[in-house]
Amino acid sequence: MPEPNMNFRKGAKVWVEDKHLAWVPAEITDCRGKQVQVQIGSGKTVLALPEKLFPRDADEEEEHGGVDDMTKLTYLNEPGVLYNLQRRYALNDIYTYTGSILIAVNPFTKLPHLYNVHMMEQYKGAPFGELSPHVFAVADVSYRAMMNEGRSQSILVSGESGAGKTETTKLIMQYLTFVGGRAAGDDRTVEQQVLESNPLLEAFGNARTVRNDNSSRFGKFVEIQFDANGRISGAAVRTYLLERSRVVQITDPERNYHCFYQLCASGKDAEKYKLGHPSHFHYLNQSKTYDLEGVSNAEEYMKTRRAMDIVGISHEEQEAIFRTLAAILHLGNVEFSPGREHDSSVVKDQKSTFHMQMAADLFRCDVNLLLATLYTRTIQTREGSIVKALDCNAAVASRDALAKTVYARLLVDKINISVGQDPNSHVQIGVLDIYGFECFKHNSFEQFCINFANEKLQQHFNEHVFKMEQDEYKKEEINWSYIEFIDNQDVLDLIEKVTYQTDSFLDKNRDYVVVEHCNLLASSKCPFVAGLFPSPPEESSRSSYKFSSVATRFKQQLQALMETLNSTEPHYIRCVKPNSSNRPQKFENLSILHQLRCGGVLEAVRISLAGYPTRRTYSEFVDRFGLLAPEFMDTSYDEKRLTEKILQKLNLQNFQLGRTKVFLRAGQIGVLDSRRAEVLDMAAKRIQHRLRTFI
Ligand code: AOV
Ligand code: MG
Repeated sequence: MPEPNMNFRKGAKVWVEDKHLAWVPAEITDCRGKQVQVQIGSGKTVLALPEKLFPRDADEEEEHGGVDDMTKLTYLNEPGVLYNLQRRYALNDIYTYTGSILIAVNPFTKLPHLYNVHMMEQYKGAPFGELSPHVFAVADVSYRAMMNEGRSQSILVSGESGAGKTETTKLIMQYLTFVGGRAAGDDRTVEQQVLESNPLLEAFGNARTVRNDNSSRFGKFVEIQFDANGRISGAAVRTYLLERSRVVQITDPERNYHCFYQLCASGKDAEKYKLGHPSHFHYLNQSKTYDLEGVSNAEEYMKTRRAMDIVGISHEEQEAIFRTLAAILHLGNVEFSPGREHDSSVVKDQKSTFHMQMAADLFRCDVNLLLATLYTRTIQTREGSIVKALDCNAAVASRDALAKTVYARLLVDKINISVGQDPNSHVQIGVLDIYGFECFKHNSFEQFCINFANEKLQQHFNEHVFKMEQDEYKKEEINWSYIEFIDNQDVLDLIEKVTYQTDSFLDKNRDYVVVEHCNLLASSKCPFVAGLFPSPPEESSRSSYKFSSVATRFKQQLQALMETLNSTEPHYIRCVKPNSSNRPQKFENLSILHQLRCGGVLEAVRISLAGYPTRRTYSEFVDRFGLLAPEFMDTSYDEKRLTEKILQKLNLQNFQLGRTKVFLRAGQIGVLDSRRAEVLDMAAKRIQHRLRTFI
């Protein structure tokens, strides 16, 4: 029987597995041979194998609404972690620590009292762990570590879609601009620019999905740079893997990127570009969802414009950006029908001709060149180049590829790096908001890349958790060796982690940039559009398709990211989505447990269990367990020696005595607690007896 379970006796409180709720609280009513009979809350009794049970703390925590750090749980096990989160969530205590990791459960309701200036002031400079767990505390600890150690920091925010990563990231940025900001009043301060990069990136990179009305369809790493005085001096935003397919293809009830709907609702500007209701445009009307609950597209348009002003995008460029978006929408309405020659195509009708002309006008390029670009392709052969006609399907694919290429360039090149960078800054805090593991019916290439990135980040996380454990042991100068972990195959598996066979995958997932498309746009009379395609890609020898492997680029980006992260001190925030209906106060155990597992929270717990999961300062320990050895209490022993005496008296072994804390193996606290319960029970009986005789 595993160590944590060795204390099961009649009356002991335990967790027992449950199909629907994962775990339910129960109490042991009988021990029969190999099985144990337990009674669950409803009064029902069930038989269970002892190794399937976990010890549960006496109901203390239930009354007090849980503990703010999982490591304070008397029994650090999976059900304990889950129920602690649940208790806290019920009280809108959405944040909980697991050591230095912050777990944030999405409240799905506004909690303004948590995020006001008063709160930021409270957390400023407060020792970590002194106040209630909070995203501001993590931001503050990063800022102070950066200032004190002169070392760059990073905060990694992860979790599944809709778990709250982007909102958390914004709160971190809000806090950092609060502590590192200059005098208020000016709209165009660097910190204001940093903050306003968010609505801008969201307008162009976020969309409604089945899981989240404001889902980020790209990953981002925001680096906020600081000067020697700890003032914000610049910022850089790196974006990863925009979901390009969304520009041309959506299904109900999802939407295309927010900016398109904003532009359609912009009144005068929409008129200028001959736009109308989104239902008139193929790229938007494949889904019948045009509006978001509680969001006005027109107001959002104003906000995006304002953000562009603040970030420093000139009016001329703004005009060009929206004009390009309008061009994409018109382009999407160009349809083709079979041409006279075999496998050729022509623009279908008057309507399509109009949209074609509009698209060319808005791109500021020649309509005939655009036309030629869409339904022919130049192929290089040994004898020279030949022009090949494209059939209707190929022409549509070419049209869509053009739209995707332009849009992706827009986000990456223009929206991305608008806030100035500070070349003199030596330290920075990076905040990573990258979508978590995704699993859809059809797992696209992008999902594969995302999952790959997540594997890497998970590995980084596990290594970090290890190191933190090691550091704590070192600090306490306890006799501990790495061997114990190496021996633990479970834990070893976590670090080794999986390698993907990417090569065969890559073949199937080439992403083509068509040379003609680049040439077309480079010829634009609008310097902005032409600037998106600075040098026409070299002609490749065999075809006019230029192979640009998204995977190769992403791999390089990921490598650069990992290098950056490795040179910084990391901090982790794990966001948890409490239910799939995005409703407040709904806590779905099974899915949450799954997220805790995927996000490495339970791994962190397991790593901790493999060592010495319970740590108590000597005074805490003596306060609680002194009554187990009253004979030593009046002696001149110090607390450390007393602790040792108590543990020896109970025949416990393999514990470690650190500088300020005692480190206990899994299960040892259970032995101590049940002995304590017995002693208290006996004492209570004695008092009752005395009272009775006294009366
Ligand atoms: P995500 O970034 O993790 O999903 P978001 O940050 O967009 O998730 O959060 C989804 C929604 O949850 C938000 O639009 C808010 O309504 C709500 N929410 C999240 N955090 C909070 C909070 N602290 N307080 C109140 N409401 C919150 V994705 O980008 O889809 O992976 O790709
Ligand atoms: Mg997001």
